[in-house]
Amino acid sequence: MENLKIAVIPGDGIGPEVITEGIKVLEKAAELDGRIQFEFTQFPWGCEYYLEHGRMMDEDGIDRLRDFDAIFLGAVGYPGVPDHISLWDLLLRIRKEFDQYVNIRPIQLLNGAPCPLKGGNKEKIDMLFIRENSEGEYSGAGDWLFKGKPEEVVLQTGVFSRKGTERIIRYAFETAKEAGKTVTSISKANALNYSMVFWDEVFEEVSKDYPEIQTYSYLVDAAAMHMITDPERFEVVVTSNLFGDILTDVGAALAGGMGLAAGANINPERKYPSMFEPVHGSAPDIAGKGIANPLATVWSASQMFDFFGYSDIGEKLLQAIEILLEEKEVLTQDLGGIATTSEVGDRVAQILKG
Ligand code: GGG
Repeated sequence: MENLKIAVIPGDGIGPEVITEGIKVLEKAAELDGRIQFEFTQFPWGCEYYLEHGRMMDEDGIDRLRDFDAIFLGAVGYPGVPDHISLWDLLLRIRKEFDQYVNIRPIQLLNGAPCPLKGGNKEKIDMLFIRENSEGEYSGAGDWLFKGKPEEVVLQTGVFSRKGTERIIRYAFETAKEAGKTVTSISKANALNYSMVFWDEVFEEVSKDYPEIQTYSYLVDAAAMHMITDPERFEVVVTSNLFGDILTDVGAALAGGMGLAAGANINPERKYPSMFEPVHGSAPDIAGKGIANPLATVWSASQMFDFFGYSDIGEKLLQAIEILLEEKEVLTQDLGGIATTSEVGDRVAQILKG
């Protein structure tokens, strides 16, 4: 039996509520399968920790996470702590320190999930966003000059290295090759005349190594429109850190809402632990009420199984979500139901049991 050590960071707001259900489902799926045993270690990091200690995680937090097989994270951010601090001192720090340079976000309309689009153009919403996750617009480089003075200037620098750009584009091509899919690159070279011209050039270069794969290239504004009017044209999509963050929220709206948006932050070389987290934030407005939708976290758990090489279990989890959505009996409010967070987790576990 394989023993997998998982660091759990429930975080803020609805984070602890959805992560509890994620663990419930991971444990049930592993128990039923019999090949894996999880060992969970909880870390109480987040905004409450910040208010007490002046930092989002222990000083040696990164070192303490290093030896885990994976990290399972709920959500970060809460009123009282500036969002850029909560994000940079925990979530973005972990992604960068562990070189989790691939952010995989499936935009897939599962059977039974609601979609705001009318008619045939929702027949195939099945995109796989591969978002650059280590640099770009989220490099953290910049400056704030003459603060509070009339000549105040703020600089936020996008950093696109050859290594960083090439490896994410190559990852997208490798993914598409395995799945027999097309690759779409999303950039903005007409306006961002250094970074995105470079991005497009690297995309062009890497694509030459995959002559069998059909490619497309869109400006980000046009891509946002096409995602709504003609989502079927997108399969594997590769884009920069900021564009990927924004467009995957557009995608979430198409595929059942933020309650169904899953994400995995991957270090493909497995030199460091990868991190699995729902795309949504801490949702302070509904925190503590037991009504948050845990399905995005459950889907992220499914991605964790895929990552560890148990894609058959990951697939079973996804099917269980689909069955639950089609039954329409145990759904949280965002999906039109009245069920609690834990009732949804219980129902997923029950469906897994068969
Ligand atoms: N579930 C993690 C979380 O709280 N995400 C909130 C967020 O703003 N994420 C930004 C990002 O993914 O870059």
